[in-house]
Amino acid sequence: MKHAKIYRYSLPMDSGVILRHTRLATREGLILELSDNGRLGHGEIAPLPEFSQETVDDAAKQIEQVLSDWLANKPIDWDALYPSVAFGFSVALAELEGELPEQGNFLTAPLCSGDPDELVQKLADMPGQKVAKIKVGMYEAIRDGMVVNMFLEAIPDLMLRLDANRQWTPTKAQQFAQYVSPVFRSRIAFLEEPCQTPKESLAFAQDTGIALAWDETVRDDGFALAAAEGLRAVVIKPTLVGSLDTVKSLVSQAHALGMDAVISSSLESSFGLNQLARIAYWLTPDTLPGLDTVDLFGAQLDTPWPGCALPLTSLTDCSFVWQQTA
Ligand code: OSB
Ligand code: MG
Repeated sequence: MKHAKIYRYSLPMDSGVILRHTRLATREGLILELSDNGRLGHGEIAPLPEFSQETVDDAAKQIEQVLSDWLANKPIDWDALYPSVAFGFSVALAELEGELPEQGNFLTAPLCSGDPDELVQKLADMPGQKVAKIKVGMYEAIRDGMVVNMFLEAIPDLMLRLDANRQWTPTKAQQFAQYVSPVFRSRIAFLEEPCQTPKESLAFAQDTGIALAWDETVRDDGFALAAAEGLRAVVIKPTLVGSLDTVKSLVSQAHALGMDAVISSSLESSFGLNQLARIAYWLTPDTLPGLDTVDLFGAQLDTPWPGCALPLTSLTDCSFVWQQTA
């Protein structure tokens, strides 16, 4: 016997969370529950406003149809699915089939988007190689350069990941680089998307010796991963990219080209983050994932994130949207 259920959640966010242009007051998404002969699988579908093309309502409508087809043993046209739907559904199936390992990699690169003192504390608690991620490109490029230089000088065993979200013109990117001492540049594990175009970003990496990573570029129309001088890593946000097969294929392409693949959050709930940590353990065991986003929430969902003290909302507190048995 097969059974499928969809829950819809709405979780409060911390008051200061700004996506590209607007404040995100609540995070909405869907949790799928599939069962087949006593085996159980879950997945989260959470399109991210301003990043995903689809809304939660679009995703809900699509997944109801997909689940009806799954219950009726009809084939699924994966290419027709929204990325968030393909991802959540494929994770639920992988869990159901026992393919997704239980163990997760919960050691993620702590994220600093404001207060440097907070980052210093998080780093003091971090075992092994210290790796942190700093958002740049929001204030003056020169200030960003000085902050990065200061961290690298103050903490000699620190590696940094930086993310500029395509905020810099080539001139601003150069201003940033000017303030980062050349001897420290090799301790920038990578800088995501410094400039407005991939071409400008590559030129910047080659000029400065600062390693580059793609994030937004992975979602550009017609993107195909190719090696380039200075390109070190590819950031993969599964909710924005698609099915587990698509994610696996990107990870193996990156590894075949000698690049790192970094499984990263699209602000999924603690439930989805736990599954992403398991996917990271499974597909990218040697790389710290970019999953330090639970603190942007005001509450967790069902499965707590290790060490997070935020209150838990249970699945049974969520509105219950749809279910069907076959
Ligand atoms: O800018 O990479 C981003 C999360 C949601 C939307 C956009 C971004 C992010 C993150 C996630 O930065 C954390 C990470 O990648 O380490
Ligand atoms: Mg990024």
